[in-house]
Amino acid sequence: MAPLVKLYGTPLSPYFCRVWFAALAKGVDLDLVIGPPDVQSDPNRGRSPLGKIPFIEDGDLLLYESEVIVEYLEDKFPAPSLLPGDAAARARSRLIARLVDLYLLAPVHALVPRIRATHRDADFVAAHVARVEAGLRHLNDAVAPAPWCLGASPTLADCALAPALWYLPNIMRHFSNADLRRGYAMLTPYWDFVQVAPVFAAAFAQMTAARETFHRTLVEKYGNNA
Ligand SMILES: N[C@@H](CCC(=O)N[C@@H](CS)C(=O)NCC(=O)O)C(=O)O
Repeated sequence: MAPLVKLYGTPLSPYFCRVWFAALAKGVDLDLVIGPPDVQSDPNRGRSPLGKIPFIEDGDLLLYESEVIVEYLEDKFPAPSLLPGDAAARARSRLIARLVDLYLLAPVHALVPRIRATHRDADFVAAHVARVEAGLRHLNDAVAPAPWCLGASPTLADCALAPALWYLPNIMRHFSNADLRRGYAMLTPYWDFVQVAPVFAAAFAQMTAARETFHRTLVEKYGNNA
């Protein structure tokens, strides 16, 4: 039997989870090489040209950038397809993944350095919280849950969107008391569906356990400011 594709990273990363979810949706076993929750101290990440996780190793191939990795898995393991349908349907799936990256996760990650900044710059924070909310509105307009975000079966759009929605409060809880996933006509019922979807349930449980473990280390370090 061919060796499994190795996936490096942490289940606290929405990009790592995108690749993991694609493998789960395809029924492909991966060898998960889970590093520390603090990506900076992951001894493996220096092997990736950008110094980031996730990356995969498949024989001689080392591949990074989650979107490219999931397209590789799609080519390598074509059935079941996570880009089903005609050209328009495939484009819609890719569009949602792109919206997640550029208009949801980008403003979320711009806020990370502000979490424990001594001077928080209220205008910057307000502008980026507004950008996150705008990203959620765009996604709400783009999805058509039935019950997966674009139809009856999961696509690469679900693999990007579901982990990103799970991840949102990990960062946004520092900037907003609200659960930003609530209140959308399409996105909220989708989140309620996907967070208990059997195919991803064990992964979500592992992600949440990792979040709780990491949070305990933050409480030890920062107390009430965790
Ligand atoms: N565009 C990349 C983003 C990957 C990324 O930003 N990963 C973060 C962890 S969530 C990372 O490795 N950060 C470490 C760093 O930037 O130094 C992808 O889709 O794979």
